[in-house]
Amino acid sequence: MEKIPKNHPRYLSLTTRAKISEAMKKGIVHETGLIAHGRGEAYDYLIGEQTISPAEDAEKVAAALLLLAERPVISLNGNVVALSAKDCIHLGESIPAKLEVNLFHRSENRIRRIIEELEKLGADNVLGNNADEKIPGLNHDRGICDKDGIYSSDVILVPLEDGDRCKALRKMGKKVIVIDLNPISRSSRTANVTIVDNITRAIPNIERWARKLKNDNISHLKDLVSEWDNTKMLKDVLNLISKRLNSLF
Ligand code: PTJ
Repeated sequence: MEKIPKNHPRYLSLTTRAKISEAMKKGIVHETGLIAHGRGEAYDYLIGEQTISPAEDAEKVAAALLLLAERPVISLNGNVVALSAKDCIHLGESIPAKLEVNLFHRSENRIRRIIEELEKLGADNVLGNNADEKIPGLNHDRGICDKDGIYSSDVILVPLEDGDRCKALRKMGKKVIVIDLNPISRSSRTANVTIVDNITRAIPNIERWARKLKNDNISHLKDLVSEWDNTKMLKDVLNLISKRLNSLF
């Protein structure tokens, strides 16, 4: 990886870019993943590259929803694995939730490379290779999924998702948690719980909440979920961004 001086003011951003770029060279990230990353960076700027309070609240509710689930699944794509593979493995272990590789730009080669990468980092039983079902209403490869994973899940965490799949998953009756720095994307507006935060901060935050909530009684977790108003939270995010921008000059 190219050497970035530690005292560079944009060190974190530059090293993250380098990770995405390296993962593209390894065939993990699709070339358009670089564009998606750039869009994410722009929105991260708007929220000050930090976890804002509506995101922290969403991370708590996401943890509660995952803990309440009977068949929780974490869906992984190229960008997610490039940036947060270890964090997703740890989250999967602590819920516990299955991991499934589900790609927008699907190719057997990428699926294999991504699963190999996850296994190298300690994951086992990663689904996605022998996908034998289809998400109804998605007549594209991104609908291909595993019968024992995404297809039969009741709660699914889909970071950096596309709007159509999110909508189709909701149509199947699943509770969908999205991580997306863009608060006005279709996925953000379609999900049950939207986390407007960088995946690199969001996954460890969900895990921290999961550890805190794990021994709480079920009725408390159910209250957290039933009281959640996703539309209000998205409006709060937009207000926060606009206040923040107005206060800059
Ligand atoms: O690996 P594949 O083939 O499944 O493809 C993955 C990408 C991400 C290329 C594909 O799903 C795609 O094109 O996604 P979109 O439609 O560009 O949506 C990605 C969303 O994630 C955008 O709204 C970005 O703002 C957001 N995003 C990008 N980077 C991050 C992010 N959100 C949170 N954390 C990030 N680091």
